[in-house]
Amino acid sequence: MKNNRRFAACAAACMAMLAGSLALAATAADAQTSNGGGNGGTGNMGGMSGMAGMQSASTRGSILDLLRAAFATAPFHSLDVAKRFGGYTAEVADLNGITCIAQPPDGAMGVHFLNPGLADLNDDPTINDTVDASKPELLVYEPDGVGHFRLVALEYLILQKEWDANHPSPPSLFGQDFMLTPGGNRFGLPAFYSLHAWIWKFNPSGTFAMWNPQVHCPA
Ligand SMILES: [Cu+2]
Repeated sequence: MKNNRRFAACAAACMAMLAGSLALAATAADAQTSNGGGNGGTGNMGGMSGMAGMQSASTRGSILDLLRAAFATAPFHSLDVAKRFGGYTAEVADLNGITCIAQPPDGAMGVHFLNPGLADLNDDPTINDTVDASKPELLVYEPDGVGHFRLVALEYLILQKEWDANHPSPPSLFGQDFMLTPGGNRFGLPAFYSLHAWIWKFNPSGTFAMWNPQVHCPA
């Protein structure tokens, strides 16, 4: 009975992920077609065959990112495992001490657990600041109000000054550019880039939207 339920949950998540991949593939292809396929690459990509090659490479990269993210975080459906073996030890609170992050009427994110070894928030020279689909800086869980947490999303985060010091354009994963949150935000962080990936719970606002209207924070 328990196993059946687990299997059903996994099957639902995998189907959602596959649907997300397909939607993403279509989006990536659309974007490439509409902007002429240009991210300012230096190679000679002229002609129809070059365009087709870029589209499939971009789409393949997005789906590979999704698969890597899903494989890496599947064990973390258990928050206990994520804390003890994944390093996601720091429960995030905003400046008002709120941990379940919501923004009505857009929706909510849920409760974030940060891996302090992946996110350099204090100019720590020992942390290699980068973005990697298989290493989200944060895991996002939806609380049910009676002590259970369900893994719903991954969040990738890097401070703007860290990223911009070495890169001419914003970070991207899954073929999606990160969003910029300016300083003076509710977390008291300097300006940061972030990207949410709702790979473990369907988000009607989009797989990479910041808020999910189907996630609720207990009152
Ligand atoms: Cu978040």
